Amino acid sequence: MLEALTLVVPCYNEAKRFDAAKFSEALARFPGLQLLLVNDGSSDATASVIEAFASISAGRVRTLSLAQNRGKAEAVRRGLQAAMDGGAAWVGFWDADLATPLGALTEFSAAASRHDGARALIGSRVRLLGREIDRNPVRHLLGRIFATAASVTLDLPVYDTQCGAKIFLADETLRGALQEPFGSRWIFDVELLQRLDAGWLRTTGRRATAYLVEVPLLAWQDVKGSSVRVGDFVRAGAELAVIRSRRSR
Ligand SMILES: Nc1nc2c(ncn2[C@@H]2O[C@H](COP(=O)(O)OP(=O)(O)O)[C@@H](O)[C@H]2O)c(=O)[nH]1
Ligand SMILES: [Mg+2]
Repeated sequence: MLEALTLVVPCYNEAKRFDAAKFSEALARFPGLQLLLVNDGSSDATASVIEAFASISAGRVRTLSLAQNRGKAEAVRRGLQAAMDGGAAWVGFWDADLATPLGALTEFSAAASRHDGARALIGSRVRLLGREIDRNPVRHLLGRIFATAASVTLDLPVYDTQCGAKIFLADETLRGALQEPFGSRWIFDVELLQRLDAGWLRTTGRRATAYLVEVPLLAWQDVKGSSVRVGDFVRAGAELAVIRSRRSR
């Protein structure tokens, strides 16, 4: 998986948080890794920060710029499409704040080798002793409530739909799942999993349980500067209800 992977990094006003050294370190450590940094209509210096980084990356870092702020869902969708057009065998997305450290790619890759038929690998923030899952208690609790509701909505025993680190096999099912813009701004992850589940069922007769692998992270941290608020939890619940109604139709 790591031999031909392009990670899309959605960047909205990330000029201050963008840690070029950590991305460089990962590029050195994983020779098959490429990055596609998507500037989501930022109003700060994100565009020049990521372009400067791309210009010293020997072609392994590209940028894509959306003229207006469209939200993470659209930034990721456009990025994944561009990454597939670029010919990557695997594509994924990864939050710019590196809440999931890029070192976790080692675990993703190990999980892909263990599960021969894996077509999607998603990070899972399971808080266990001996791991460093450092999440603020309120967000942890709201997150667990949301995750349970998302699992019921999808009718899949998935533990964590919302981790900002996910990798997919770049195939026609993924392309189909990315064709239409997402309806939700914050929980597009749930929509994407629903679309893939439906796509796999249609083309292979098997549901996501056959293809989706959750990768329990060794480390994850809430990075300061997030713009997600408690009100978004309520909005996310409403968006989930819409996704659910679509499934029962
Ligand atoms: N907040 C926000 N993030 C965006 C947007 N577009 C892309 N992103 C990116 O989405 C990722 C997650 O954002 P963050 O604020 O850390 O959210 P959180 O960690 O889920 O609370 C980051 O890589 C952002 O740069 C947007 O319109 N708003
Ligand atoms: Mg974050």
